[in-house]
Amino acid sequence: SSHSYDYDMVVIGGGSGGLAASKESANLGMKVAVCDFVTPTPKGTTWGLGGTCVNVGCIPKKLMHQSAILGGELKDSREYGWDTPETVTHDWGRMVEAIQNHIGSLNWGYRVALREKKVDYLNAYATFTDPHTIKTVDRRGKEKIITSDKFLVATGGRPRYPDIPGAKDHTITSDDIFSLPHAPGKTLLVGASYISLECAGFLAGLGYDTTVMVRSILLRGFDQQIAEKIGTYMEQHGVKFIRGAVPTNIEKIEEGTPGKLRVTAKTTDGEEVVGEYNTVVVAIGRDPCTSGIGLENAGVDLAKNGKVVVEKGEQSSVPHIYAIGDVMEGGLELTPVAIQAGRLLARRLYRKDSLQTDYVNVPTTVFTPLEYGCCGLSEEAAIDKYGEDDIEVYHSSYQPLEFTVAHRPENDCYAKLVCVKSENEKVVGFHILGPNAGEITQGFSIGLKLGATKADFDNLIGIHPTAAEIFTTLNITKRSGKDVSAQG
Ligand code: FAD
Ligand code: NA7
Repeated sequence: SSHSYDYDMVVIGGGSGGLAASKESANLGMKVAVCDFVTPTPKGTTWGLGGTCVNVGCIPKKLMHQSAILGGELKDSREYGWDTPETVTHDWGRMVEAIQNHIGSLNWGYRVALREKKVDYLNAYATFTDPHTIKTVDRRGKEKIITSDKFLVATGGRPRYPDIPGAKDHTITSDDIFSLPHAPGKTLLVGASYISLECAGFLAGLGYDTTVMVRSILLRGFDQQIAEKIGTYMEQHGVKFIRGAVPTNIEKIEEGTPGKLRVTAKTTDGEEVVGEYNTVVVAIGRDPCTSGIGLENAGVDLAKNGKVVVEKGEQSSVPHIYAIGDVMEGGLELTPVAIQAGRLLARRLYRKDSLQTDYVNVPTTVFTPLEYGCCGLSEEAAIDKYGEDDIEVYHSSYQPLEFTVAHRPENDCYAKLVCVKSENEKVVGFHILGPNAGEITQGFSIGLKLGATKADFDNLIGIHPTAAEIFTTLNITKRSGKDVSAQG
């Protein structure tokens, strides 16, 4: 295209969404630049190209979850004939090094991919100065002015700190934990988001004394019956919960690594709770990275929560400025969603495709010690939408075969389908709590997308012996009140 701008497309943010969009736009012949700059955390932690998922999100958390899972399987292994020692030890530093090495190779791979696709990579912080111009500032303070026909804001989000004394000085967040050079020791996690519970799960699994401080409910937005089951399981596996409390003050009472912190908290009945921990991780939500980047100079409308308001097609209030991923209002904060949105946006802009990103029935998994996979509506959201009388819930506890010989408890794992009676029992909610839930949920989610009914699930032939086959034999409704304990 002929124009007077430096680029056809400048992408701000080299994370999941931004990289996908920049590579696809370049594939389609556009002149593209991507700016990615990581502002260090209050502790000074920083990282390479690739954004949240690769550096301080999905990837390191799944690997730490795996490290914890292996500890459990080492115990099982004795029941399976292995002479695994009764006491095995875990080396935090070695795990962090191995995981960070993997991340380093991913960072490198992204740089190479951008170079191969002829996308200009600017390791610099971008700020809008007018609707077609940004200023970039690199680590050494070097400035550059860049103009572009179109912009994509894909700046993601960062952890929020509570507004209490000591928070920024003494606590860490998910931005620090995955590269923490020393073992965390006795740890308090504040918040009951999936990020908090996942971190608590792997820390407890690795052998650390772990406490979660919950303000109200677990996993707001997720199916609450399953959220409670996750909490119960974690409690039975060593995670302590302080319910109905928020921290009010955090002070350092012992220097050193990790040192010691005193946390004062207040419960909803006004009581004061004091505890001492080596590490405090706050995971109370994330703020979109939309402040201080000059969006007001470009005239882009933001929602009250700071996210970019978009119309259909991820278009902001300024037609040539788009937003995807975690900064987009009304989206889902998930890596594959950001990637899909970036790729499809580029194809609509530069290949005249019409396919829009579908934000409905997106499957996801919470990687707590027992994993929770879901797709579609929670039971409460389904009841809200269709009314209690029109919802039939089929459910069962189950025990994966692998748990039997290992003598693990029988009724921890759970499966349920939420169906709409008036629509031929169409399945609108799929839920599974158990090992490998993500692997199971991914496949079934296409069934939900295609409108599968309960009869379709009943008619499906299982794969034996698997956990997933439970979905082909669900015959107890929740309404019946019948016992759903696993029957061997
Ligand atoms: P990001 O990946 O956050 O990328 C934004 C980039 O822009 C960053 O590199 C940032 O430094 C940069 N940037 C910001 N402002 C500027 C600026 N002005 N100039 C230049 N660069 C800038 N999702 C899943 O699907 N599965 C999971 O299991 C999962 N686990 C997670 C675990 C944790 C602990 C966290 C925190 C998140 C997890 N997520 C998970 C969510 C997932 O990481 C995000 O949804 C995804 O990374 C969003 O991608 P994005 O492109 O919107 O932004
Ligand atoms: P969420 O989902 O926004 O959850 C934040 C959690 O932190 C939640 O449990 C909150 O409790 C809790 N919270 C919030 N503020 C405080 C304070 N001040 N003190 C103590 N606890 C607090 O978190 P994420 O950002 O991790 O997840 C983002 C999205 O990713 C999420 O929406 C999912 O769709 C995927 P509350 O329930 O409000 O009482």
